[in-house]
Amino acid sequence: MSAPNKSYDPVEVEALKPEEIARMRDEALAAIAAAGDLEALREVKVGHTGDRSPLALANREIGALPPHAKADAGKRVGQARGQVNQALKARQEELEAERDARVLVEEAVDVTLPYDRIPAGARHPITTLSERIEDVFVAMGYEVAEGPEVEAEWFNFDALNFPPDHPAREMQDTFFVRGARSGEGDEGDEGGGSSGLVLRTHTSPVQIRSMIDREPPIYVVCPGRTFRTDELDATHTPVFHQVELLAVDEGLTMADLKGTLDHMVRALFGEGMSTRLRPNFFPFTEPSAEMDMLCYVCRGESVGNPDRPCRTCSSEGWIELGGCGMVNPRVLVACGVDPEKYSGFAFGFGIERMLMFRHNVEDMRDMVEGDVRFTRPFGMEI
Ligand code: FA5
Repeated sequence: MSAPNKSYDPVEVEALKPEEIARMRDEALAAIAAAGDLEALREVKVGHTGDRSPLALANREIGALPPHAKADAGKRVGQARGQVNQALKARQEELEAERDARVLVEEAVDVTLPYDRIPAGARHPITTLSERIEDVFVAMGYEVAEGPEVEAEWFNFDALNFPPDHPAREMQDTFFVRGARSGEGDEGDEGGGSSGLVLRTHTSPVQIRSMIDREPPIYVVCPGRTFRTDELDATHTPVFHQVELLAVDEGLTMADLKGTLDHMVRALFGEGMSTRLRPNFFPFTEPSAEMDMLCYVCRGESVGNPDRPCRTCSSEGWIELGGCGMVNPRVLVACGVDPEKYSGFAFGFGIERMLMFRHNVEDMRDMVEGDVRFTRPFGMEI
């Protein structure tokens, strides 16, 4: 910095000459205009307005001027610095706006684009579980048999030894198919013409078709869709699935049925599983039983053990699975099978119900509503 000098003329001080100040200012303004981005502008700012910038150094020279020259030189330098600061501010705003516009374009996300053009699918767990059950029996030599969903009443009821007045035939359980009578409109006709057809209420008619179509020995597993006039709620659906099992051979007993059921629950739920039979009634089996399987979660250990409650079996130790029994000889006769020579066992259960306790599904409605968020976690298991 120069020392005070009483006879000092500001125009004689090199750094404070008007043209010198104008040059410094113009240089700064050109550098500011040339700064292509905010980083470059930051460097220009340091170089042209920082402590060591030409204008800051010139400003320091003012203090050395005589009082009468200070105002003039101060005004000149002050104006130049003001112009430079203003230009800096304007360029800063310009560059920030450019950056924001660029970021908006570069980082834009098109939310309407499909996130995955080929999303992985999932099979419905009812299908998967049904196939798993079939596999267990196919491995034992059983054959998969199917029947129609619109079934003759005779197959669905009569041949299965349902008496004509059995409550299951009533409208509250069965979807009857109204018949079209020639020459008469069905419209509004509550009675309708009886077509002799129903939507099958269970898979047991496939037993009848299998016995009529085949000669013993017969070993069939029959999966399929069934229909009842039940309201859709957490534990019922009007359209559900059953798996039926039928064996007809010489010398079959309840022991064979029990051994087959035990094998099935071990194959599906793991070693150590077992079943128990409780007396029940079905017109087409005699004797008949309700079949329970050991709770596969607590294995019966929750019974009488409040420290270890089990949600799956409500601490009962057993889970009800379905109905079974020895094929009623009257059914064998209806199908042309000699009951003196052959005996048979049958078993049937609901797949939705098994899926509920096997996979902790709390509401059966989730299985029928077709929401992929339900099926996706089950994946593609085949
Ligand atoms: C029968 O349907 C017999 N045919 C089973 C059978 C076969 C017995 C062979 C003996 C020999 P049941 O009406 O109990 O039985 O139904 C069997 C299973 O179907 C029930 O345990 C239940 O799991 C399932 N089920 C019945 N109604 C519904 C429904 N509305 N929604 C979902 N599952 C149902």
